Amino acid sequence: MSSVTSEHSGIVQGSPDFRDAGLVFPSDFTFGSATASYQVEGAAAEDGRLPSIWDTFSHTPGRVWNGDTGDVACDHYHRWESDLDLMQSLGLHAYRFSIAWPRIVPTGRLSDGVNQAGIDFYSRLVDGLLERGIRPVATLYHWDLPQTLEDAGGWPVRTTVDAFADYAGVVGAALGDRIHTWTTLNEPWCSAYLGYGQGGHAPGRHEPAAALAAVHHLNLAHGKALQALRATSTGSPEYSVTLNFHVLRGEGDGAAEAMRRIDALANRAFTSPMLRGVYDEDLLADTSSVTDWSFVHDGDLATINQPIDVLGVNYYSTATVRLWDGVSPKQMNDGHKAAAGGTAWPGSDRVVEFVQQPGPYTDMGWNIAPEGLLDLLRSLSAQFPHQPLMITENGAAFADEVAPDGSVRDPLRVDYLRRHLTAAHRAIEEGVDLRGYFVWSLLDNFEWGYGYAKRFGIVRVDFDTLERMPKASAHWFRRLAQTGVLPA
Ligand code: IFM
Repeated sequence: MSSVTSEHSGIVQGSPDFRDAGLVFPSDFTFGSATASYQVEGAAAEDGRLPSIWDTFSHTPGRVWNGDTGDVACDHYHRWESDLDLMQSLGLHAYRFSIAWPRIVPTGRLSDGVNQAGIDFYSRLVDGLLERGIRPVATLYHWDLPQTLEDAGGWPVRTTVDAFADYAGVVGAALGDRIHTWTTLNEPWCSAYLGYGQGGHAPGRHEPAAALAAVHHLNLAHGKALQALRATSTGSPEYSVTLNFHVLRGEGDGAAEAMRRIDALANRAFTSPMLRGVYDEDLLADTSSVTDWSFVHDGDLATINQPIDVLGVNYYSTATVRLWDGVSPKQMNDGHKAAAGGTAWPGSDRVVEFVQQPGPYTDMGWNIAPEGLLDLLRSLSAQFPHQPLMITENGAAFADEVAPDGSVRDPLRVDYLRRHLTAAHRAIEEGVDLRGYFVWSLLDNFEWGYGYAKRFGIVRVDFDTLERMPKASAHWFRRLAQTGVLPA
């Protein structure tokens, strides 16, 4: 990714605003929407579910905005049928959801038992999707690690990997006859670096060496889960993983070095083992003062390097880096609210700074840069020419305008989606093997450290009444999904 900067952004100057309409997507292109278990389900203590690290974190004062928790969230656990009807009314081809590990294996340890009520919930959900003609795309881990496993060390310890493989075998056997796409992990970058290094995400630890051990164990968990899913799924699902790529711009004399370092930590720490079966030498060198990587055992890289059918790509904005002079106040505009004392960049935290980027911005303060998505798709296609790609998340938080009749206008979100879909279409025209696009998110939901303050949904949720109201963007997306033509 370090090469993805100025020379590529030059290519997009022919259409700087990315505001095309009328573009026609391939007839088999998938249009879907995405959510995640802790962000929408609620019912946190029901039917045998035990706490995850996000229950503990959100109930710890000062961790989440306004003291918000996922106890109720969108109450999707009870409203799943009407939510599926809503998806059907929006013409969605596929629904990307995640399975809550602590609903299936509540303590994370198979020896403590599997929770049939949890399996039944997802089984009903999958059947309900199929009855409505919507393809189920299931993620095994979107950040809700059973608290019992964190108490035993969490992702920095190797036993968590085996527990994850056991859980994967259970869901593979229960649902693998009907799932369309299995995704092992969502954004392991966040789980490892924000959870164990920077501390803004659960479990909120500030341990740089533990963050790098977590990187490796998440990679290994991905490989072992693929093996377990393949061994137990009796249908013919596709297999994938979803990564949140950092699309980097550089500033100053040391721009290339700053980009190389962050690319190694953020992108290649996952793509190189998963898709090439190696950890890159520069990553090991950059982090050598933090860890000796002795947690990588013989055979691990071969286990991680399993074939996948599709690579999930999450993209929201770009990041601009430069070498820090060590004297000026350090800038850390990396898009993530840090807990004091933590770093998401082990080995490079005293070397690289993240500078403020030009706007416009979403409500998250993230810059809007559709050309970054095009750069990313081009770059991945060049690096991994035989790997089909799927945009598994893209979207934006904006404040809604609610009219007196209850209808919701969100023109900024429509504009954001149109520009990014234009970039996606451009990539397809250039020959990138892009199979689909999932908007984040179906519903306004629990936005992690920001609680319910940030609204990403194409459907508004009134968090007092839990009523759903499709926004203008949902109607716009319906036209796209139904026709395959980018609406004005
Ligand atoms: O809400 C998150 C999601 O859980 C993971 N990807 C980014 C989204 C927006 O921050």
